[in-house]
Parts: sequence; C-alpha cells; structure tokens
Amino acid sequence: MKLISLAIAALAAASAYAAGDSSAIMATADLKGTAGISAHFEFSETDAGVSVTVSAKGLAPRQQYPYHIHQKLVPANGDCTATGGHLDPDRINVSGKPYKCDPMSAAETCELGDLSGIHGNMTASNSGTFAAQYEDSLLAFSGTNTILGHSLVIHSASGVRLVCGNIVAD
Ligand SMILES: *[C@@H]1O[C@H](CO)[C@@H](O)[C@H](O)[C@H]1NC(C)=O
Ligand SMILES: *[C@@H]1O[C@H](CO)[C@@H](O)[C@H](O)[C@H]1NC(C)=O
Ligand SMILES: [Cu+2]
Repeated sequence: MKLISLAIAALAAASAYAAGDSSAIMATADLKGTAGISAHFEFSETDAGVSVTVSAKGLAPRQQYPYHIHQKLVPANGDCTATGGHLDPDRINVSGKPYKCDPMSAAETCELGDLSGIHGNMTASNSGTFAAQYEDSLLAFSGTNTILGHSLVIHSASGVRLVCGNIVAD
C-alpha cells in the first residue's frame, strides 16, 4: 500500500514537472486584502493562448466570488478601489448598453478582463478554498490584450472589492 502511494506521488510529481516544463510561468499575481482572503494566480503561454491557474483560500464556504482583471495597478496603500474598471481594450462596456457577458454564444460581448464572466465565478469549497485551471484564447503577454501592467480583483457577490494584487512578469 505504501509502495503504491509512493508510486502515485512520484507519477504526480513527474507530470507536474512535465507540465511546468512545457509552459513556463510568465506572470503571477498575489492578492491580499483585509478580508482574510488570499489568492495566487499563475499565467503561462500555451498554443491555445494563456493558461490561468488560480488558487484561493479564506473564502466563505460555498459562496460565489466574481473576479476580473482591472485596468489600473494597485497603489502602494493596497486600495482596491483605485484599480479602475475592468480591462476592456475592445471597449465593450462603453457602448451605452447594459453590460451582459455571454461567453457561450457571443464571446465578443465579454470584456477581456471579465474572467469570472467568461470562465465562471470562484465558488468556494466547504473549507473556503477554490482552485481552477483554464485556457483563455484572448489574453496575451504583449500588445493590445496584454495582462501585464494590470491587476486582479476578487469581489463579493454584491460587488465589493475584497482583495486585489498586481500582475507581475515572472
Ligand atoms: C460597465 O458599465 C456599467 C454601466 O455603464 C458601469 O456601471 C460599470 O462600472 C462598468 N464596468 C466596468 C468594470 O467598467
Ligand atoms: C456569479 O456571481 C454573481 C454574484 O453572486 C452572480 O450574480 C452571477 O450570476 C454568478 N454567475 C454565475 C455564472 O453563476
Ligand atoms: Cu472587478
């Protein structure tokens, strides 16, 4: 039994190494705030675009948390309200119409930075954690759609900005 679990651990370590090897981490973000929540994001380049790996803890069990890439950086005082609106280079939310992101049938209705609108909210486990990995075909590390020089914000269900952090090149 012990041998089997050792073998499984070795396999898991080997595949984690292989995954890390084929797509180097290009940027990270550490989100902190006063809410007792912390989150870590890793971004790497893949053939399909950008791979996003998220982990968070300190969330309220089973609660949903929207989160986005925001336009401006978090200032030294940590004020999440200073990060401005969502990253939106296509100016989707400046059309005068109420914003509604429909990722399934109309991806062009979603702001580039509306990660929870496109990929789903953070839904906390019974122990207040969340982990996810997904590919985003539009995010980039340079050009119009770059995520560098911007920040990440996690909101409460009612929209309050709970924690935030800057996306920094690795
Ligand atoms: C999107 O537009 C709405 C309505 O104009 C505005 O209230 C909201 O703050 C905008 N969102 C962002 C993140 O810019
Ligand atoms: C994400 O959470 C917000 C706030 O609770 C909610 O309005 C929205 O419907 C949720 N989205 C999904 C896809 O469940
Ligand atoms: Cu936001």
